[in-house]
Amino acid sequence: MNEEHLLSLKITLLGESSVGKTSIINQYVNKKYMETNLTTIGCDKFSRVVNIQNKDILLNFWDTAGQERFKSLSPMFLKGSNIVILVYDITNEASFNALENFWINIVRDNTENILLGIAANKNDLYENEKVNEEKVRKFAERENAIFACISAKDYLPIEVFFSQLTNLYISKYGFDFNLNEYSFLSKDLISQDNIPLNNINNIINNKNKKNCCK
Ligand SMILES: Nc1nc2c(ncn2[C@@H]2O[C@H](COP(=O)(O)OP(=O)(O)O)[C@@H](O)[C@H]2O)c(=O)[nH]1
Ligand SMILES: [Mg+2]
Repeated sequence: MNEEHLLSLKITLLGESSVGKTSIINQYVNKKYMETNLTTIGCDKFSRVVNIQNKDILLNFWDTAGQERFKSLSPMFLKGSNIVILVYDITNEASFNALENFWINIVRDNTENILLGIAANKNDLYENEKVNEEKVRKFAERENAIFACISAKDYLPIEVFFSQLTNLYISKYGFDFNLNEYSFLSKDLISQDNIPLNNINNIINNKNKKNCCK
């Protein structure tokens, strides 16, 4: 039996409703994309294991359960985040304005020592782009954030984006980040070739039901 425990990172996605947060996670973790998503119900949490510099790291994704509509996330939701990704839809200018005027403040007020990402989603619809990219780049620079144009429809840009973020996080903070509540997960629950995500998610979800999405 392998007693070694997994390091884990909490990755939280924020932004206006319908910008594609759930789709991005679904593509990255489950390699699935759906044209019409049912509005997220309940507290979704998905996980994937990646190997960085020969260490297995469990990535735990936190997705809003529709509370973003009411701008009423509890600080609990962001607490302990290692990486926060602000998402907007390139065809919807208001979805970017909300990042600058609202979501960035929520992040700054409730997190510390994070790596911040800004994702311009729905890049497959670039012909309908309504947001000035230069403006976004300036915002990203000011906030010391990693900016990327992605599309939840395509696996590759999503894979590259998360790989960049996780690797940068490790370069910045090393492997010395606090073990969070998931570090109890033993490595032998996870086979590298065929990760039993459902097992992991069941354990995590049962353990955290009480804490989730108040
Ligand atoms: N064309 C396109 N549509 C997307 C993309 N990402 C998400 N969508 C669609 O946008 C809608 C809202 O996505 P969803 O993931 O539920 O957004 P959320 O509310 O931020 O979680 C759904 O109909 C998705 O299929 C994308 O990259 N390109
Ligand atoms: Mg959603």
